[in-house]
Amino acid sequence: MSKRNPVYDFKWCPGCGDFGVKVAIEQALAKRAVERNEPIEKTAVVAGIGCSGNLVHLQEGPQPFGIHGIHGRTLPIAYGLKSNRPDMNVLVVSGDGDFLSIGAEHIGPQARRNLDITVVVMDNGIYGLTKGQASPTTEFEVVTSTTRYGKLDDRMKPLEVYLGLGVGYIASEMSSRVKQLGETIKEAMDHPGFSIVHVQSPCTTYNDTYALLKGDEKKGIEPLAKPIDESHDPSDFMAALTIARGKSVPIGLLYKRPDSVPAHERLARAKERTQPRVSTVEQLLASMTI
Ligand SMILES: Cc1ncc(C[n+]2csc(CCOP(=O)(O)OP(=O)(O)O)c2C)c(N)n1
Ligand code: SF4
Repeated sequence: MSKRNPVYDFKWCPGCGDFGVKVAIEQALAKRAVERNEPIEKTAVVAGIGCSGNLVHLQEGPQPFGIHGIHGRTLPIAYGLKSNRPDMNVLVVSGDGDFLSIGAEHIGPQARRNLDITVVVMDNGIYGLTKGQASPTTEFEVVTSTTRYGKLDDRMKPLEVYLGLGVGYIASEMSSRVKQLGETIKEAMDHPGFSIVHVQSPCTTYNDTYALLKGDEKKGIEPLAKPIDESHDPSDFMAALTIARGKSVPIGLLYKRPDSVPAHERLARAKERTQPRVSTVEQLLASMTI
C-alpha cells in the first residue's frame, strides 16, 4: 500500500472510533517489528469494505503491505496469502457488517483450520460507509434506514459466535483504550493460530454508543463495557462462554486455547508422518468415470 494515497481521499468523521484502532495497529506493528527485528513489510493488512476497511489507506509511519479486497471476503484473501506465504504476518481489518454479515460463513472454516492470522473487527453496530443500515450487532428494535419499525432480529453476540465456531484466541476491547488495544493486537499476532480482537469502535454519525459503553455517573447510567474479572482463566472455555453470554460487553482476554497448532504446522506434521497416494491426472479422471 502507498503512504497517504493522494488519489484515495477517504476521511473518517470526527470522533470515529476507528481512529483509535488505527493508532493501536500502528503501535502493535511497530513493536512487533522491533521485537522480531524484521521489516514492517513482513506484515500484510487485508481490509474489508466499509469505513473500517479504509484503515488500510490511512496507516501512518512505516508501511506494511495492504490489500483492499471485496466486501465480506477478507478471510478467503487472507487464507490464500497465508497459505502461500506462511512467513508473512497477516492482519485482517474488518467491520461488523463486513465480517459478521456477508462474511460470516468464512469464520468457522478458518477457525477450525487454525489459520495463523489475526483479525481486528471494528464493531460499531451499523453499516457506516453505506450510511446507517442495520448490521447483525445493531440492537433489537433500533430504527435505521433498513429497519423502519425498529430492528426485529435479535442482536448477534459476536463473542459467543466466535467461541461456538472454534476460534482459539478471542479478546474484546474498546477503541478509546488505545494503549491496551495496541498491546492486545500485538499479543493476538503472537498467538500461533487464528485470533480475533473484537473492538467496540463507535460510529459518531450513525450509531454513537460512547455514552452507553462508558456509562455516565452523573446520569446514573452504568457502563455497558466492563473489564473481565482478573480471576478469569482464559483457557477455561465454559467460563469464557458464560462471560460472552452476559449482558455487559466484557473487556480483556476472553479465551485462549492452550493447544494451538496453526494450519501450516499441521500440514508440515502431516507431510512428515504420511506418504500421500499420488495419482496421475489420467488415474484421477478414470476414477471419476461411471
Ligand atoms: C457485495 C457487496 N454488497 C454490498 C456492498 C455495499 N457495502 C459496502 S460497505 C457495506 C457495509 C459496511 O459496514 P461495516 O462492515 O459494518 O463497516 P463500517 O462502514 O461500519 O465500518 C456495504 C453493505 C458492497 N460494497 N459489496
Ligand atoms: S460514518 Fe461512522 S464509521 Fe464511518 S467514518 Fe463516520 S463515524 Fe466512522
